Amino acid sequence: MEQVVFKMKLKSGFKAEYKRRHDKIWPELVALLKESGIKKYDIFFDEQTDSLIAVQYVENGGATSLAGNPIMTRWWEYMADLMETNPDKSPVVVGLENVFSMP
Ligand code: RM4
Repeated sequence: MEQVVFKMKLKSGFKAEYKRRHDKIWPELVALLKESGIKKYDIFFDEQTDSLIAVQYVENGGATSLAGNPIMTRWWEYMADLMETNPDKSPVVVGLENVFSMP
């Protein structure tokens, strides 16, 4: 299993709404994420920077890109008022590099 870690950015003041929407994440989106190879997916919030730190465990070399998938597109549009996004409404994603793993 491979670990994938990246950050996204929340617009200031929207933590509660971001959490509320994720508490009611669409079942069809969860199914899609799982089908794409993601076995575990957690998102943490950094109050100091409004960063969202996503940690995924993916199987078979990584999750396939979901850009262009209609469910993903709808979710990204739904979330776009809360997050820093690209012109296509996907969240701006910055990959984080692993610099230590306990031997
Ligand atoms: C996020 C963002 C991500 C998505 C998760 C479930 O806030 O839209 O792209 O993977 O929701």
